[in-house]
Amino acid sequence: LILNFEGLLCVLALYLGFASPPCKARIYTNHWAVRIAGGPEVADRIAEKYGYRNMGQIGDLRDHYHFFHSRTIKRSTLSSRGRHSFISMEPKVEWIQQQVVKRRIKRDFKQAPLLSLSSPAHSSPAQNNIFYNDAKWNSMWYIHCNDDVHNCQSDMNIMGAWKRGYTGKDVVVTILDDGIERNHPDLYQNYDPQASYDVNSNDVDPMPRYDATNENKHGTRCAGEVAAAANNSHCIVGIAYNARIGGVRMLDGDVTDMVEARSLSLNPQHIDIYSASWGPDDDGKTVDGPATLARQAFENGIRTGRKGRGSIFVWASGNGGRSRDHCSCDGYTNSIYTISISSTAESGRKPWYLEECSSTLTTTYSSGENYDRKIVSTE
Ligand SMILES: *[C@@H]1O[C@H](CO)[C@@H](O)[C@H](O)[C@H]1NC(C)=O
Ligand SMILES: [Ca+2]
Ligand SMILES: [Ca+2]
Ligand SMILES: [Ca+2]
Repeated sequence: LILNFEGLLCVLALYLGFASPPCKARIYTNHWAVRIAGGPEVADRIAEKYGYRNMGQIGDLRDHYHFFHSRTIKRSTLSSRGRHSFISMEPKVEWIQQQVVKRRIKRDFKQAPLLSLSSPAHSSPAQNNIFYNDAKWNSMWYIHCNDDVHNCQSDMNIMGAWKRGYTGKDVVVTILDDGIERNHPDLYQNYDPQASYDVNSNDVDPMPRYDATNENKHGTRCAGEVAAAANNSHCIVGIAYNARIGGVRMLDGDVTDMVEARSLSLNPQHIDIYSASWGPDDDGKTVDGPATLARQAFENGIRTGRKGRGSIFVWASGNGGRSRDHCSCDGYTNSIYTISISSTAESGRKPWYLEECSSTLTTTYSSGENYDRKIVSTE
């Protein structure tokens, strides 16, 4: 029995009772990333020879393949050994890596910790000459801030941008998250199957998995903020309501370097913007970032994506303010290849969950204290 060192430490720490849960031992999956020169036929032949299934190229990364080994345990603290591991001695195999699980947390709406009773009065909006018939239009204070008398600071001149024709027309956005409800009444008109994929289940349909806790609403919520249809009487108006919107289901399962790379390099000649509101744990103790394949996906994207103009990667800066987390310790939001977005409360103040660091390029409204109004979306 070959126990890897971390696994051994973890078992020992658990036994002695001083491991801080979750134990930081590596979890190995039964998926491998392999770099093989010579084309897919060569990859197929090598896969077969060692008992793997070649699941195809990893996103847009040339010569990189996803190999699956069904006779290896799905999750193990031990790296896999056996006849199949001799694949690394094949001359055509330039690099191979058994994929490990990475802890990735959704940067979702967080309820403010303290309940404040001093709620400022919110008057109902005055009638603006421009109005949208969407059910939640009146709650979209961050678009028509000047309409009512309360404590919001600015509407970011979104309507001004719309008037000038910046509505997301001819722009394709995808949300990398827990899926997208593509048949949502406010999303289906702008839904783009070519900007969508289900990496968790390996199929083309990124519909979220429904469960009692409704944990997989995050992708749909983010998609609505971007591209919910305007003036269709339903729900809200997306900030880029004429954009085409897709979703990649990739957070509802084990996230690995390969899962991230496949998502970040999906259809880069079709998708303009990849939006991610997740990342390493915002617990104030984690320093983590993109590994080999995800880094390659970023570089590939900014070099060759969007027909050479470069893919645009948008990232949430982090929600770990309360744990005194620092967004510089997050290699995704801190990457030179991503545009890092922070948040502000309705009051214009820093929200309690905000993380400060120099990689932040811009800020937009989100939630704040309990008395602050929040943004509304499709969920
Ligand atoms: C939305 O639709 C209504 C008709 O239902 C129309 O009166 C209004 O002008 C439309 N708003 C915009 C901004 O196009
Ligand atoms: Ca699916
Ligand atoms: Ca709508
Ligand atoms: Ca963080």
